[in-house]
Amino acid sequence: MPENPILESTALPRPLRLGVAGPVGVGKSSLIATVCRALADELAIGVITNDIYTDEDARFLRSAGVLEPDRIRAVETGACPHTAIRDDVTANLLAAEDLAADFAPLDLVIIESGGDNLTATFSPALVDAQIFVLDVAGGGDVARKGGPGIGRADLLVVNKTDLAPHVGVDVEQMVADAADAREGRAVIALSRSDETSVAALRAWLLGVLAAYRDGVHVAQDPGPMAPHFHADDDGGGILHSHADGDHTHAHSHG
Ligand SMILES: Nc1nc2c(ncn2[C@@H]2O[C@H](COP(=O)(O)OP(=O)(O)OP(=O)(O)O)[C@@H](O)[C@H]2O)c(=O)[nH]1
Ligand SMILES: [Mg+2]
Repeated sequence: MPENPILESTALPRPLRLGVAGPVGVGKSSLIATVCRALADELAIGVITNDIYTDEDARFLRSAGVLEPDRIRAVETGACPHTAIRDDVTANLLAAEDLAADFAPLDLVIIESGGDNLTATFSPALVDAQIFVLDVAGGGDVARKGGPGIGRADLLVVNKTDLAPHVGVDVEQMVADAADAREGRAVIALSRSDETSVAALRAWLLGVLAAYRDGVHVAQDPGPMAPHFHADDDGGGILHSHADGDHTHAHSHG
């Protein structure tokens, strides 16, 4: 009898695709490095990063030495990073399929969104499950502000809890606020230096993977992001909406 019959199943068409989203600098790349370290011995993992203009995140992850460098691929999204994970996911889907083919059999492909505003979410056409990341340094009240990622991602991570005493944030309160906003969906308070919290993240991910392999995991759609404004260099900008089926741009110049 294999130690873990679910994880040893080979009948699946493709690896689980896991999205990691959240505002700039909350620790998405570091969380992915932590997951790779925690699971490197038992899962075959590939990573796709989305950066606006660079491949900085891919280079960071390669230099962290947590995966073979070729298993980390970068997608450059241009100025509107949420489009590549929500409205036109082609570049990311191709990258995920290439990785899965090049390193078959992979168990898991993790996709990092470009750092974006509070409301960017992945399309369920791209990922099977998604994590939304906040950090305590962004303020204890952020979890109360809601939005599709905070409210309905499969997992909300309140990250960098080791910094909480330095920024005057009550982690328990922040997690309680998040739990209220999420109607019982999972919340993990994480610090890469707190082994217990890393173990909780690892257990959550193995649980999702087991459900996926059992055919009982259902990809959730947290919903589209709210209309928002992108400034451009000449003082104007674009009002931009992502209502489902509606990807309109209204230009304004000021
Ligand atoms: N204290 C502390 N710092 C952390 C932790 N995780 C990440 N950081 C730091 O937070 C900063 C941002 O981390 P990244 O992982 O690059 O964040 P990111 O969300 O991927 O950033 P973008 O991709 O630019 O949006 C870095 O200086 C990390 O070292 C943590 O658990 N504790
Ligand atoms: Mg990053």
